[in-house]
Amino acid sequence: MILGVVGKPNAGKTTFFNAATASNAKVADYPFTTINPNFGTAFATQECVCREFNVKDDPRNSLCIDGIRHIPVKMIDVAGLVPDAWKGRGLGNKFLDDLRQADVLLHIVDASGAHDEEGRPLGRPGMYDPLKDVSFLEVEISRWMFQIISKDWNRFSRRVESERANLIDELTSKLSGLSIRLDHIKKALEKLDLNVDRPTTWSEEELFNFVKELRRIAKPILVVANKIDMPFAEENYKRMLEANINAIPAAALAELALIKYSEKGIIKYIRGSKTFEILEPNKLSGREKKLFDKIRELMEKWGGTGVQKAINKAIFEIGQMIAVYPVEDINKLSDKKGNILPDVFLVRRGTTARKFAGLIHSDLEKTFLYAIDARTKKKLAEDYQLKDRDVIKIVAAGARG
Ligand SMILES: Nc1nc2c(ncn2[C@@H]2O[C@H](COP(=O)(O)OP(=O)(O)OP(=O)(O)O)[C@@H](O)[C@H]2O)c(=O)[nH]1
Ligand SMILES: [Mg+2]
Repeated sequence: MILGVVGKPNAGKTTFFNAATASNAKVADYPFTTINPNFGTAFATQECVCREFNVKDDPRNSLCIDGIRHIPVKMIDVAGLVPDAWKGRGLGNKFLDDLRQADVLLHIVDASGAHDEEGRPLGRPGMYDPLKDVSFLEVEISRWMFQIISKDWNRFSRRVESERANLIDELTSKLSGLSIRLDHIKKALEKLDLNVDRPTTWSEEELFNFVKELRRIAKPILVVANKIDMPFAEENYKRMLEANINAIPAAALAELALIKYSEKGIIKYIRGSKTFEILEPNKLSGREKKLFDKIRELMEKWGGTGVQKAINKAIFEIGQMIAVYPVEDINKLSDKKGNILPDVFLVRRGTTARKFAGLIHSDLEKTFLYAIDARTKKKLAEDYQLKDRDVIKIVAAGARG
């Protein structure tokens, strides 16, 4: 699972990325600060199962901070997109290409409306309607995908027909580089009334509609109403909700301050918390104290800074992921070395016990016998669909029970 951070220049993408990944990529108040993409590791967070089982855990592939499990996910921050980027405007196409691998897009919007559609400062908030950014970005991504797919469509569709090949399979291999999967393609085709046996007969409009649907399914977008601390942002956010845009209000700059000062040990803040604690007040200047007063007020109002909420929504709801904790010993909840709840894996909702075994180790999928649920101690069959926060042991042939 890879999260892509997108939006027009100056919206706060890199600020959001730096906060999410504790990085120091360059941020500035002019457009196109970011040119080459930044890659980092963000975290999905959830209540760790350690509290429920009342154990002290030894996380290995993740972190557990005060009972909150932090599960790493890759994040990419790209250059700002301007209208007609798909044609190569602004920093153009190469930068869209950096998004090929992304599974869910976080669209960072300057909700205060202080920049025009190209990210140029307009002098003050309230000068631009950020709702326009939402539709623009969808169009931009669809156009870019359409350009890639339509480029050799004639040749591709003729070949599929002459070889009597399966369109879904052929599209799957054609589009795998865009991180588009068979089930995405299937779903998109089901939505539309297209002749799958005669792709050569599809009109350009039909092909574009197919791509639009595919974009919606394979590159879903979560809108982040950023800079919620600024004037006009709240009313614009409310207008987004009225327009049925399921946006998350956020203040990336506030989150970044919390992360930076907690790294220095001056405050205590856990990603996604609704509040924080100042540990070393004498290390803060008067100005910094005022800043944190403001951040506290903002967090009380919005239930946190919104950054982690957006990431979790992107992963668990939009990306349809669940977290599964594999163990060797279902009583001690440990691995072979005695580490308690060492690992947790993000997998797609609907993943079966056998498939999950294969994700841990390809041999395990072949030799899989059954799984055991650590809560109920009951056997789970190979086709059992895992649930979020499941703790399971995989039993395979050749391994000792
Ligand atoms: N008030 C406020 N300012 C923010 C927030 N997030 C980012 N900013 C400011 O917005 C400006 C642009 O931030 P960047 O993170 O560089 O924006 P970007 O979208 O990466 O910009 P490009 O790389 O140029 O496309 C900086 O001055 C940030 O400090 C926020 O939540 N609130
Ligand atoms: Mg940037």
